[in-house]
Amino acid sequence: MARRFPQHVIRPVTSLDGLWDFAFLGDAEPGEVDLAALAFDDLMAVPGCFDATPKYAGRRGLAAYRTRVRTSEGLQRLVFDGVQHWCRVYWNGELVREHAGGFTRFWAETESAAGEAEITVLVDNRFDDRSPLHMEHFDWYAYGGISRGVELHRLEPLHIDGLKIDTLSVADRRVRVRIDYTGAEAGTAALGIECDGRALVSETVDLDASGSLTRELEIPWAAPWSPESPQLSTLTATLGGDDLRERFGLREVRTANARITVNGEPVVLKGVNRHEAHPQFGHAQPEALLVNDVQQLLDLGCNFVRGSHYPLDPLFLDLCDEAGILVWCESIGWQYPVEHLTDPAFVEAQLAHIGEMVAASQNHPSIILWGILNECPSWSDEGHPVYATLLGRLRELDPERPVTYASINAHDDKCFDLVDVVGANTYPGWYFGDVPDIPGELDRIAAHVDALGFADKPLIISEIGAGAVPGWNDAHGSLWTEDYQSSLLDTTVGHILDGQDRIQGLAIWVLGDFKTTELRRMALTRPRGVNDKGLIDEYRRPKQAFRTVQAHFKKH
Ligand code: ADA
Repeated sequence: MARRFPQHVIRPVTSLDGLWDFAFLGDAEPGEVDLAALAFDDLMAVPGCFDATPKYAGRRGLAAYRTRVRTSEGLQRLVFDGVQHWCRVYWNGELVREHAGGFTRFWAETESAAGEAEITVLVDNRFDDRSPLHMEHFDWYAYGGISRGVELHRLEPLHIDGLKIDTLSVADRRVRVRIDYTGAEAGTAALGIECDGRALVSETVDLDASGSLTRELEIPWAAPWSPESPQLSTLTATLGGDDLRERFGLREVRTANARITVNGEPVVLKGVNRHEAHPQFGHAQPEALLVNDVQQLLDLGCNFVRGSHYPLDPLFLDLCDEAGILVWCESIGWQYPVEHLTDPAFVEAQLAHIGEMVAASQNHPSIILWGILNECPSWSDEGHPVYATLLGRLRELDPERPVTYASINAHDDKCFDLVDVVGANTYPGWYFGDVPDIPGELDRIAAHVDALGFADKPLIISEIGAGAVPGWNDAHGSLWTEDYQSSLLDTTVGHILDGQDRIQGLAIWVLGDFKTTELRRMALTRPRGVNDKGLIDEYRRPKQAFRTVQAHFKKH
């Protein structure tokens, strides 16, 4: 999968990206499929979304993908960076993994003889209880397919599964490195750690059958990572005959006195929300598109992006690390009903998804906030324990980053006690009130959060915006015109950056237009079936508001 650095130098890795055999099976149930009898009558790009192609546009159902690969004998790991949104993986006809949920990395393992192996993946994009995290009412179109890259790893019996690098002290240039491994019989192995080309550890270690090793290290040559100077280091761990490389930056994120600080410096977050969607590629994000999006974020004057509303492409995060763009990375969610949120199967699925999100993205210095459950029932008594469980899991997995969520209505929220940063979504001037009401409403939200006793917690407006049909204006400056959107955002950004001091950041809704669900009650409120609150359209052409926001962001 496309990253900005090789993750393995010793471990043999084969990319399986390219064109795979494909068959759309429609209403077939996965249990009924006879793999040997499948007629693969088509082909499909991996990564790619089959229902973003003209032939399968809008189709929901089961699809089969197949490819072949040469293997050497031993333990094999198929690594998927994201499959939308339920799948079964077969190795030479044997089921090796079932996985539910898109947007996160998972793997399937099997022992294999040397020779050629046939890999088949049944992918399903239907909405049902096999994938409780995905629901049709979400305000985005849920594309299906193998939407991110696939690799085959040839594993040693003793192999590294993860590498977590935490900054212990920027001033002292100290980091903690945790190496998670599997497969060792009790015994010893050679451990090596090298950072930026310098050998730091070379020793023989005692191993358990499954476990982790932790070392604290000094890297005095490394400069701190910050948005202004995004300095990165690369660290490689070798254990026995296996290796894993990760990139990181020395930086501390803290919250206190209503401020977010990076390396002790308060930051005001100037940013946008961003969906990973494109009319021609669906959720798959070609490299050229990611480069385009990062260029436009920088051109806009952003220092912040919220990954709405699911974990982001690993290459996008690499590019944010390099560009110094701060990221809010969140688990999947959009207005789940209370009874769905409180279902134990849903909570289990969210916990697994959060684990996969953190494992895949924990070393990106750009990620300064973990989030969960956009606009879900944080207003309900029943929601509180679920928020506590999921945010608790985030803190357990990564105590170094603040946690948050975007509240649908700050005025009746019941979970702000659980977060480090309060996130409020609000649409004054669009879903209620008029443009002149915006400053008052933002100030009321701030006063309410303070009155609840959370005046010390930083407050971010995690969504605010207005729809604009690309190219549309009229003499009235009505709703849906580019003029109206531009004037609403002029007032909004002006007030947040120049008119007050309590709100420490904003993520405008949204960077780019994107297709929404085809459910009528949503589609009828979205001209062209598109959520058009973008500063750019779905093909990335700037609207008038882009320049308006840019003028504010670049002034600060
Ligand atoms: C919500 C939601 C977004 C989007 C937005 C809108 O705040 O979080 O995903 O649906 O509203 O456009 O109405």
